[in-house]
Amino acid sequence: LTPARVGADLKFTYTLLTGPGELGARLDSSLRREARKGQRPVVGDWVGYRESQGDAVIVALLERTSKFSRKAAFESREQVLAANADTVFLIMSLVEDFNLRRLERYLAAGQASGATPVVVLTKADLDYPRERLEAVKDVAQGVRVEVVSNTTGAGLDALADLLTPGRTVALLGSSGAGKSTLVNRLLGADALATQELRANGQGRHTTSSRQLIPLPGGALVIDTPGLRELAVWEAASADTFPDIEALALECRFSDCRHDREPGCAVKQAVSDGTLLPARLAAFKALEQETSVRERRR
Ligand SMILES: Nc1nc2c(ncn2[C@@H]2O[C@H](COP(=O)(O)OP(=O)(O)OP(=O)(O)O)[C@@H](O)[C@H]2O)c(=O)[nH]1
Ligand SMILES: [Mg+2]
Ligand SMILES: [Zn+2]
Repeated sequence: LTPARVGADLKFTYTLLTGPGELGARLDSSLRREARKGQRPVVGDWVGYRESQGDAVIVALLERTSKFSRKAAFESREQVLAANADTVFLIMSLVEDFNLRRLERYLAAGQASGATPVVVLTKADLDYPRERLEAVKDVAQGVRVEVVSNTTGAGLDALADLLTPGRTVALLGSSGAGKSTLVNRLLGADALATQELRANGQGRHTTSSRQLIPLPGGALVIDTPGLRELAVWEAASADTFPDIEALALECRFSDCRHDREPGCAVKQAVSDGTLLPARLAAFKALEQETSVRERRR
């Protein structure tokens, strides 16, 4: 078999990056069966393929080192959005569509992915409320935060250590946050389509499929379409909410649900004003969603 990396996945045809070039390929019958059950190669995956009569056929899917997943829309199953990334950039604009609760969901999924999450705040060249920076750092506890402008290039040098040869970075975030613009900037070319936001600040869902793109310096980036919402499949809540986890150690009951239990250190922190009620609500919502899913599985 020849190894290759999935560069694009267009439902049942794939583009493989073979080193020197690209190759169209399809799944063999046993991988097609697996695909119908929900396990299929995705962008970033390593596969083994074979050429038969001028046709490339994928016959093996290799084990993943990381996977960024969400819960598939309308279904209770995992959808892997990007495989084998070393780093996931959680991209959010400082200007439009700024939402800390959504960032928390991306952090939870990013920390569960097996890749290292890094928050990348874009559009720093525009006017935005300065307190947003501190607010992001409060939410992204223990996670690196970078502030960039894809327009002027400011701040992009700080990403260089994550873009060394052979490393893969997956770009995740809402539509209009500037994922494709960042890729173009790193490529030094307008290879990917980007689009201005509508007047109401909403993105337009410009990118329509996931794609692995080799950069001139030898790193690889995965561009993805903005998600309308991120339904979290798997959350690493202890990593995403270290503040709440630490407080919970002080609760009277070890199985405290921080609801109406007496001696709850978490509720105490909310009444003291040291923990934001919205952050506790986000923690509970994530715990709830992911445990509901556990029960169904
Ligand atoms: N001023 C400024 N504009 C930016 C920056 N980054 C992106 N933009 C603009 O924001 C708009 C949306 O950018 P895209 O790169 O298309 O956003 P995207 O995240 O790829 O969106 P989807 O493909 O829909 O998920 C475009 O008009 C970009 O030119 C930035 O750092 N500063
Ligand atoms: Mg895009
Ligand atoms: Zn408690």
